[in-house]
Amino acid sequence: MATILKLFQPLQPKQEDTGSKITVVGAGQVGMAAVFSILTQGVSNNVAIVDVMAEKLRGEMMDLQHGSAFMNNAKINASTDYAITAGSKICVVTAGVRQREGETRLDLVQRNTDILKVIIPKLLQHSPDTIFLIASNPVDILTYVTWKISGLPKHRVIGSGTNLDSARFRYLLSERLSIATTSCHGYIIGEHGDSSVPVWSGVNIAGVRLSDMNPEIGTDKDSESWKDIHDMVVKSAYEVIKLKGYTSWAIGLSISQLCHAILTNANSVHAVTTYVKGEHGIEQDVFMSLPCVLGSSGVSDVIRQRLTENEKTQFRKSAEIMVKVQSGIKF
Ligand code: 6V0
Repeated sequence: MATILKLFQPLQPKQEDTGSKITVVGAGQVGMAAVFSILTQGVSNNVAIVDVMAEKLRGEMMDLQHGSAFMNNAKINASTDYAITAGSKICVVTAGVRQREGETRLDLVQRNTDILKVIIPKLLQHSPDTIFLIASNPVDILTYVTWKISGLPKHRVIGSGTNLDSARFRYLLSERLSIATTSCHGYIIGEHGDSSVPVWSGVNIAGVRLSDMNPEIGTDKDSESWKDIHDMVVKSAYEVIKLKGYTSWAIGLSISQLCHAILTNANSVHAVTTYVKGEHGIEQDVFMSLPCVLGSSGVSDVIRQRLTENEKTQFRKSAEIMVKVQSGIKF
């Protein structure tokens, strides 16, 4: 104590809040990959992690804290107590049970809804102005569930949605074209996963649309079988789960990118789960992915893509699946 008194001449109490605090609920594979990306990419240096497994949580926290010298003034807190989440600008939810081999995302719905019923009110209590970013599966349904439970305006409840599917799509396009992933432009919309819709009509390199050169692109009639790329996107999560037991790095990076867009008020466009009633003929309260403008208030705008009739039909089919699952949820 004496040393500290001799070392410092206090002028002003230290500030706790950096204004960019992110809470991540769920210290599993997805949650920790997200935290690691957020901290190492400099998206936020103030992260709170919550889980129900106290020892695992403490282990993860200590392991990350020991990396502090390699990060940018990281403040890492972890606890089973939601008090540590107070004042979070974004609350990322990755808690829940994950898909087992062969299990669909939609099978998980009630189990993860029950978990959200506990988590969401506690997060809101400590961070009433927060933006929710849901990653737990089935992500579109659970984003709807979060909207219902929280009572928040729709722009503040976002799901990670097809940001990951779109990234996988762009990666596979890049492999086929030998062009950098960042130069391959295209979106996957609709449900994250099985009924997702590739917007082939908009896929382009430097503004040159592949559909202008190959009008059959993405269809069964296409002799070049570009459709295989979307099939691979749909299968890729199952394949990674089969090979390593879970998926983590790509979804962690996706979450980190979305947090960056919000914290920097970027107005950048990402395919995320949002409220889609009124878009492309959807008439129900459904959350699915469309390209959205993300900034400090969450989703400020939904981009109205010029979809083909076939793409619209597929999007509406995706919505029908959502509505069916939603009707079975017990709140
Ligand atoms: P995991 O490694 O089992 O981690 C889940 C964590 O949640 C565990 O540490 C649990 O202790 C914790 N948890 C469970 N219940 C609660 C609770 N009530 N409160 C706090 N924490 C709790 O799973 P993993 O991290 O692999 O996956 C998490 C979720 O993300 C699953 O629903 C996955 O299906 C989903 N994914 C979503 C993706 C997307 O693109 N949106 C991608 C991959 C996985």
